[in-house]
Formats: sequence, structure tokens, C-alpha cells
Amino acid sequence: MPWTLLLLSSVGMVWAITGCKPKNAGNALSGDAAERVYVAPGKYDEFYNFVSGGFSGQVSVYGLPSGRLFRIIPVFSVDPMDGYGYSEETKPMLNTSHGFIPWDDQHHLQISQTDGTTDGRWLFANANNTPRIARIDLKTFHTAEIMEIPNSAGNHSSPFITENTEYAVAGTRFSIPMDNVNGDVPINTYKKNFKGALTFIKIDPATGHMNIAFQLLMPGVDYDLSHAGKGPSHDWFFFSCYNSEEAHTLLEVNASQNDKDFIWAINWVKAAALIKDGKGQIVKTNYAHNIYDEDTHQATSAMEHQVTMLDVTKFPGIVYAIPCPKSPHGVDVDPTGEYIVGDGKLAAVIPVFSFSKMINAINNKEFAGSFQGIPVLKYNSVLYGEVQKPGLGPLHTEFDGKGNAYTSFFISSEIVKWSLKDLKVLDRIPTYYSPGHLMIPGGDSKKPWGKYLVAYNKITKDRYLPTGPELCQSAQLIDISGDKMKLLLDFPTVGEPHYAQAMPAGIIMKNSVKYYDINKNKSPYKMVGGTGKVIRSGNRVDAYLVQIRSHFAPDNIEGIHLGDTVYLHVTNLEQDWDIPHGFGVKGANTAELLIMPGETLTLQWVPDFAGIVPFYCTDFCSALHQEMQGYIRVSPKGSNVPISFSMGNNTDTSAVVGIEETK
Ligand code: RUQ
Ligand code: CUA
Repeated sequence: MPWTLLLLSSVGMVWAITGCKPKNAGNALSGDAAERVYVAPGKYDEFYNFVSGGFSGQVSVYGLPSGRLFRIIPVFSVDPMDGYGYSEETKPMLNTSHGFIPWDDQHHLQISQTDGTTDGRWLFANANNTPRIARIDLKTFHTAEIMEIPNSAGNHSSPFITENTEYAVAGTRFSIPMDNVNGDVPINTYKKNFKGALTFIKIDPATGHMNIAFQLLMPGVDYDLSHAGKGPSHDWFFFSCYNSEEAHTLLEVNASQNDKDFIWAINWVKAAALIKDGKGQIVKTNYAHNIYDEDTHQATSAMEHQVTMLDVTKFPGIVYAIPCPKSPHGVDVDPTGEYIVGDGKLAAVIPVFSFSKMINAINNKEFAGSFQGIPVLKYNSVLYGEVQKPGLGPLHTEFDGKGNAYTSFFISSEIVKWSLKDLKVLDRIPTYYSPGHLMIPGGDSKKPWGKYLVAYNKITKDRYLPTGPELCQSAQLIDISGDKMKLLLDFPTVGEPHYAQAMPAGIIMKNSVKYYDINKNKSPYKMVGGTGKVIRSGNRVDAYLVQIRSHFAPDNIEGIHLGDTVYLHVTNLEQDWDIPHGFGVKGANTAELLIMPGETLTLQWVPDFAGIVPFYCTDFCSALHQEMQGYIRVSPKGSNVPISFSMGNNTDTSAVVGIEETK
């Protein structure tokens, strides 16, 4: 939660968090709030709400208006609940040019769009720390693809998409020496050696498959957030930046000097055309591209070795800098595509820029100068107007589709509603406390469903039962259907929430996969019946097991020796909704794989003692779930116990009988 320090010290504001509890915190609820968020048992919520998990690396799914948590989707972190990152099938998803990375930091989400409208096919997510973009398939809620982003560090202005999901972008937060040059340079040669890369990833419209189309080589500043244009501004992408001072140390002071930083307006259609004309340069690098195949149920990780880069200073007309006060964080485009809102963390106003004025300013060459070879447009030539006295520490803005904008204020801890037309503040509501992002379902698209707003708060002091030094993270649901905003609900979130997305549940439910068709399961390790099989080849043993209520086949396996590496391939034969089986093996590095109906998953296991090793189903699947268990016999190294396996007919050969009758 770096904002507090930055903002507190930079603004020089003394803000005792505990002393900042807004008035009426206790009775902020309006009378019918409970009714408005009550989703009766057995009833569905109206919206899915996908929320970034921050440093948990995952994405969680809630219902709105209830705030009920439905599931956590493993994306950039291993998951103890379903074995993501532990099963052989999913391990390649977390492969990178740095090797296997079990954890990352996840900030932003965007659902795919068709003609600027949220369409519910895929959910894109960024990994900040080791730069990557993931695509989650909303038919299965599984992570389907992960693309590593080269020449980048702190991949923050990602993964925002263009109006028809033509591209997803990734912008580097840290500028760094590019991957193809010697990066072993003094840090104080920042201005000479450090550059920023903005990445454009092409999305296949039918499959969603991602490929890095090109990278733009940009000045060495910190790229923070981005959003695509829409409608008239369709061809453009907007990136905010701070640190136009190009500081490399003590940024909280040194990167807060300039009155204005920039929003970069990028004509991606022109850039793509130049790439097509062969104007890009091939740059050597390394990055992983991981794909999960839902037919084979296998993930593969391939290393890519080059990207095409375009030095934007050599091609006028692609990038313009719009001056923006001061250290902007969010950059948000309204539903019409005409207004671009910059949220300067240290600014006293919210500047609203006009796309049509920007185009005029470009055509009339109304430049204030240039920054590292990029023309800087005159502030007043692009400005539509400023929202005066909006609040302190603006971070993000969303829209309701009715001409209103809503901005989150970290320092003054509130959401402020203002009119796009006359830039007048219309309403404000306190949040508890210090919101980062806010979200309106479809609020970054052409068609917002402007009924609710959710504030994702960074601080919850005194709001929930204490849980030791770390308090829970939280969201607050606000009704925006009327003139006045109304607080309806607090609900805790998993990890620190950053951006989120939401859309009507029906669209996603319609396409939801209920189970995998076993006949379409093309896993090379699939097993469909009988008593399975166990095959030794040298020190490798492949055991193929099937699961069906309520047994494993085989459930007795012998002939495993110390020194073997055992691959337990487990196929769940169920063809019914909501009947996963689990798989736990004593001493293995995860308590379970959670195997969906019709799916095959593999656990690699290296036994470390000679003896009997039980295994069992970890997911309560039937009345006889506890009976769903088995044994593996492990013998010493070099033993001559042969491989054998069975289910149901391994008759007891010992003499002792369980119960002796008393006479
Ligand atoms: S950030 S609190 Cu990582 Cu999106 Cu603005
Ligand atoms: Cu299968 Cu419990």
C-alpha cells in the first residue's frame, strides 16, 4: 500500500488515519440498504464482479449486490485449493524466462469488448512483478493463456484492451535498459540508458490467443495506467505517466517536482500500419508464452526470442504528450470516447481533455515544445475543462453512461460524482477508508450498467473485527441509481483489491461450461475404465487412475521403489455438474489436485520412505466419499517387488480376522 507514504509526505498533509473517520460513519446506511443487497437463499446475484487479488496474484469472483465470494481463480500464483501450479498439466502456466514463478502481484482486469461493450468472453489480467498478461476463459473460469512481457518491469498500465479487443496493451512502470543491450550500467545514467516499452498484444478474435505484435520504444519515465479510446477516439490509446523528471532515486520527492507530467496519446492504428510496412526493428529478448489447451487439458510453455520494436521518436504522428497535473495515476475515457480524464495524485483539479480538441491541436501544430523528441501539445489547446475542488488525491474515474463521472479520492477518502457536461461536482460520499480503484459495471466501456459503484478500499481500520496487525481488505457497494449516492454494503475481499470488472451475470452464465465431455478429453494420460494401469520404464512409473463415485481404480498399487519418480495421472469420469473429485497423497507437495468431471490431471510424486502411502479423494463427493481411498506400497531401492495394481480383488492373505466372536 505505497500510496499512503507517497501522498502523505508529498502533500505534506498531516492525516491521522484514525482521526479521519468521516462523520456519520455509524449510520451511513440508508433504511432500505439491507433489502437492496439481500439476495435470498437460492437466488442468483445480478452481476458477476471480478476483483484483482493484488499481492495474492489471483482474481476473485463475487456476486453483486450481495458481495458474496464465489471463487478465487488461480492466475499468477499456485493454488492450494485446486492444485494449479502443482499439477503437471498446469505447471507450465507459471513458467517464465526466469523459470517457474509461484507467486506474483495482480492489479488490473479488463473483460473483452465487442464494439466497446463488455462481452464476457475473456478476462484479461496483469502480473506486475514479473511482467505478464493472462487471459482467463469465462466459459470455464480457468486461466487459458499467459504471455510474458519482455523489456518491461512492474507491468502496471496493463492489461487494457482496445474497443474490439484487437489488442491488449502492457506498459512498463519502471523504465530500464532494454533486454538487448548491456544493462550493467550505473543507475545514475538513467537519463541516457533507461527506456520505457509499451507492448501491443494482438488478440485472435476467434480463439483469444495472444501474440506480441509490437513494442513502442518510449522515453524513460514511469508508465502508470492506460485506457483505450472508443468511438471517435477508437484509433488511440492513452497512457498516464509520472516521473517526467526522470528521477532514479527518492522518487517521492524527485518525481514530484514538475507541475505537470504527461498523458501519452498513441495512435496504435498508425503504429500497427508502420509495423506492417516493415518499419519495426527486430529486438532479441526472451519471454515465455504459456497456453492451456482445454481439449488435451495440458499447458505448454514456449520460449519466444524476439519482438518487433518501433522507436516512436523516428516516426512522427504516432505519439503526442498531453501535459497533465500532477503525477497522474488513472487515465479514463468516457463512454462517448470524447473525454479523457487524468487523475493527478497531487493535483488540486481534475483535468478533462477533449479528443476533438486534441486532434485539432495536432493538426494545427499547437505544441508547447517536445519531450525527448515527442511533441508536447499545449495544455489549454487540449483541455476541455477542470473539475474545481473535487477532493484530495484523485486516483481513478469511472462513468455511469448518463453523463456522470465518479472519481475515487485516496486522501480525502471519498467518491465524488461530477457532471461531464459542466464539470460541476454533484455529490460526494465518504468511503471507509481511502479507496484506490472504483468500478461501475461496464463503467470503462461504451455501455455502462450504471446502477452500482464499488469502491475498493486500501484501509479498513475500525471497520471490521480486528485480525491481528493485518486487517481485512474491503470493498463498498454504493447505489448510484439516483441523484444521491447511497452506501449499501461493506464486504471483505481477498488480497488487496485494485481494479475490478463487473457485468450482468446472465451473459456469462449462458456460456458457462458445466463439465468436460470425457469423449473430447484428448489428454495423452486419459484413462476411461477398467482398473487403470501402472507402467514402469526405468525409474519412472506412470500410474493411470480413474475416479468415479466412490472409488479409485486402481486403489491398491505395489512395486513402487524408493528412487522412482511417480506420475499419478488421474481421470475423473463423472459427467455431471459440480462433481469434482480430489486427490491427495501423503507426503506429496500439495494436499490435493481438484479434478473436474471429464478432466485428467497429473501429480508428480517422489516417495521418500519405504512403507505404505495412503491416498484419498479430498472433495466430499458422495455419502461414501470417506471410502474413496487407496494404498500405495513403496519398497526400498533395488527391491524386487514387481509392479502390480488392482481394485476390489486383492484378497487379504493374512490370518488375523477383524472381529472374534465371544462365546
Ligand atoms: S493501482 S489504486 Cu495498481 Cu491500479 Cu490505482
Ligand atoms: Cu470423490 Cu470424494
